[in-house]
Amino acid sequence: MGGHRVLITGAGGGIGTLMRARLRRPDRVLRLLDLAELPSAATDEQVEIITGSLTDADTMASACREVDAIIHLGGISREDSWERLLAVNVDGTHTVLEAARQAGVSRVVLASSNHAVGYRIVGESGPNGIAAEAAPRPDTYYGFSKAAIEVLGSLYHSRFGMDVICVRIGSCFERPRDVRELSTWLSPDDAARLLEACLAAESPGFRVIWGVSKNTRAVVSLREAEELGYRSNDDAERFAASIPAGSTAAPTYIGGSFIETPLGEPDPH
Ligand code: NAI
Ligand code: 15L
Repeated sequence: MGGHRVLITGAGGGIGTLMRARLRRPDRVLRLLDLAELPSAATDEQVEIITGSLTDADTMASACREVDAIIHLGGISREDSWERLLAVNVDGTHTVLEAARQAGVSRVVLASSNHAVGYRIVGESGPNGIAAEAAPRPDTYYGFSKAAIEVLGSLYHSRFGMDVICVRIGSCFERPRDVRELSTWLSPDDAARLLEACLAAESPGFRVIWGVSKNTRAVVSLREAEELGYRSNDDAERFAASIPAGSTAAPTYIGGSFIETPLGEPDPH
């Protein structure tokens, strides 16, 4: 499977923007969905654009038509109110999975987060790092919403045989921005490699994997992602010298400063 038509929700966001060019292939159509309007310059015969909400069942029904796989990035990507996180991340992911099921989409990749296990202590599992299927220890309502969608993905696999891969993404940005991200960074190129592995894997079933680069200071296990075919080519360490000198020390918890975020208060960043 390589995914002839791939629907990307949240395609206008940070990761979606980094992925759009990287996931283009001559034999693939990318269908991009976001609440925010995407630039029409992005449109050609290999790109289809849908402006709409993933929380809307009709929008998702037409978005899933003739789709082979979904990369579900859309939603709230930081702390917010309980109500909004339930509506957009949890109910919204249910809407995505339900539309996928009804349209016969057999594979869905869900963007989970390190914050699903943000209260896990760095080093608690020894030198191989925190396992990808370590039970949730969310650090925020946001982290809870990510743990919830992993469980929902498991249900859709068990009930309907869908391949559902939940990626506990570390920090996916152009470059690591602080000491913590020297451990949690997922380079954009590695993110594309990881997503390609998720699309190409033979009958993966239900999986939870970490989405990070092969960082010198890694604190999580890459074994599960490698079993799926992922090979990282990047290491955040090459940016270590450019991390601001006053930046914080490596955190005790994998979620970093999220453990201090006031619960339910929208994060302005
Ligand atoms: P982002 O906040 O930059 O992008 C999210 C996108 O989803 C936005 O373009 C937004 O308009 C769209 N969106 C929000 N509500 C929507 C709705 N109802 N319908 C359609 N689109 C909607 O987030 P980013 O950084 O691109 O992250 C993508 C995904 O990966 C998110 O689910 C996030 O929680 C997850 N993630 C990201 C990490 C990172 O390092 N960037 C780390 C861990 C997880
Ligand atoms: C996330 O889940 C967020 O979406 C992203 O903005 C970063 O804060 C990332 O985790 C991180 O932990 O670095």
